[in-house]
Amino acid sequence: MKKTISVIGVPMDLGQGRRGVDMGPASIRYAGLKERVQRLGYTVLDQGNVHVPQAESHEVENQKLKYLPEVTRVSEDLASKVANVLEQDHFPIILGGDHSIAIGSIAGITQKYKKLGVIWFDAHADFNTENTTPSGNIHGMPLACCLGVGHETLVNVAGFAPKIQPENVVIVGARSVDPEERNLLKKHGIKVFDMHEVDKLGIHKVMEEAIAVAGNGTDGIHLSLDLDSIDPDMAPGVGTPVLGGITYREGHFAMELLYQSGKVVSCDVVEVNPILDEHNKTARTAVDLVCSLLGEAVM
Ligand code: EXY
Ligand code: MN
Ligand code: MN
Ligand code: MN
Repeated sequence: MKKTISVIGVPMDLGQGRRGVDMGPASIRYAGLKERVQRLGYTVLDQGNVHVPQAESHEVENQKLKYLPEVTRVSEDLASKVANVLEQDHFPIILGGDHSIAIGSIAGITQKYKKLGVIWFDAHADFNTENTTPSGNIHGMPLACCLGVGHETLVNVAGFAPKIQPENVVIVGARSVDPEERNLLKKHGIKVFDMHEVDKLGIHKVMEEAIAVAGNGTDGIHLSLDLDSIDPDMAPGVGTPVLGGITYREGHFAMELLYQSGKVVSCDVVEVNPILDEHNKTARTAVDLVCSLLGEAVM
């Protein structure tokens, strides 16, 4: 019997400055997520969306942590929803929304998987804090928060910290990291396979090592898939595109290797912004990648 999959949407746009990423869950659903995954033999339950307040109804109080109270509230709510579907032994797919939603998703997942490995697919490192951020946007901070680095309300979502350990975290696809963020990554000993490493070693070796790090002594791996990890040519609809990303085939091969590892327990699909997209191409790429993660292309 294949696992039941629970889809949870988080129309979050408060973690960054561009409008439209709150329509990410709708665009990914519209691209046929449920139907495609059902065709692979899974039962798919759509749990609907977590409520996200409207940006226009709230003031930014802290320029270094924009919409902190609102992002915190959504994170708490998402963490409980994710923990709840995991209690029923489902595989959660959490649809963003901007990447700040990973604070809540990982807070939920680590209530069941106490020793969780994380593979963070991203053009960025998302390892800023309120002291290093160039933008004040919380979507540049979630990975640090999960490691207990950053503002205490974000770090302590769901009432405990840290959620994950640096020795079980890997970033893949990075090519835009801020100088102070780089220092923080070094200080905390985070393994980063940037695009230079992907070019040099090839995606096969990178993923073997990534799975080894995230899988070493852990009871599952969470994939946090930021669509800006993929080259803008296949994923143009993102708020912070960066040239020179993971190609279509590299992305799929990586997902296939994750499927074959048998270790992935959950995933986030984030930063899809249909307003910036070309005919929903990025959402379609996202659905294709999720299907590969769930075994579509492996005989
Ligand atoms: N490092 C930049 C910042 O912190 O503002 C850009 C972050 C973009 C984060 C995107 C979602 O991965
Ligand atoms: Mn909104
Ligand atoms: Mn990100
Ligand atoms: Mn990114």
